[in-house]
Amino acid sequence: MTEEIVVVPGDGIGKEVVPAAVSVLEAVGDFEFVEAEAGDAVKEETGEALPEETYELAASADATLFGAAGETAADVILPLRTAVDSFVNVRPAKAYPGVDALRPETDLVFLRENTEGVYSGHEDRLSEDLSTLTRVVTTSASERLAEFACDYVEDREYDGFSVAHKANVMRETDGRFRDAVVSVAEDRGVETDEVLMDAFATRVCLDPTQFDVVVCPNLAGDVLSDLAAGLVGGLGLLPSANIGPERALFEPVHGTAPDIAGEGVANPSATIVSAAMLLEYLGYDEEGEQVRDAVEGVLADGPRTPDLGGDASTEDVTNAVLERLD
Ligand code: GGG
Repeated sequence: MTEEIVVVPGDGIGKEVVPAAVSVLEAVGDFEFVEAEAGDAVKEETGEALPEETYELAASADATLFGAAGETAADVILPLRTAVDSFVNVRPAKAYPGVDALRPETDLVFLRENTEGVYSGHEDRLSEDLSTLTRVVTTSASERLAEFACDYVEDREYDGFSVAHKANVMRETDGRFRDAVVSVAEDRGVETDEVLMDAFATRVCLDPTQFDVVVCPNLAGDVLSDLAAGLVGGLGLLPSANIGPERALFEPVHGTAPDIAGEGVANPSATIVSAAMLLEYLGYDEEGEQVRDAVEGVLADGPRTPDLGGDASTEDVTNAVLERLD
């Protein structure tokens, strides 16, 4: 059976890094690619940032590869994650040999709650002076994330996981999240340690080896994984997987990077490693590993894009990855 992969480049550098990752997927497998539109440009043309057709395609494909969305991020990424019923965003943040990193010893995985918190979409403008945001936290979503986290650490033989939260201030919402996650882990016999998310931000910069797998509420996971990107050499290196019960959506952690969009110099590594995660999700473990090894080899020996101190183009880096796959 040929798996169907929906490809949504989105805006900005999404249009450059997603074709790079597709060429890598084409080199290692036989997939049916269906391209779909979403983002700022399509909103300008049609009034809609996420056309119904794109949503339906993502909701029925085996996997989706997404690039980036800018101003319309909330109208694109959040519904696309809903389309695949994704309850967890897996964000590995590791330093690569040969890449200049603030903390070369970093090797973390963030498991971010993906449906709730302050990203659940309940914002209101009540008057000229007043806007509000309703934060949603349910025990069921927190438990579902915790079950995934327990499976994740057991499968990969980690000692346990850390739970980052701010339950000393947001007692009801983060308190519910923390209690639900810790309780599932206790029932499963998985060790956890708790860390206040602001303290985590400091501690991870000082010594990232204190942490391995970090389970976080939605916004905290978004912010803290970007912080970790700063420790390993930048956002061009962080892949992610939005996992649902039956399908999944893969995307680089970075956004549209309007400052370099269109110049052909975006680092495709994050998206190509997201494609490796996609391969592994579909059961192509060997091909996923080959792609990871090829990216690691290129990061170590070059060529490198300007964000990593080089002067290579997206195409140069992609070709170097493809050569290593031959
Ligand atoms: N590649 C995904 C992207 O466009 N990221 C920018 C962004 O605003 N992300 C928010 C989020 O991941 O929730």
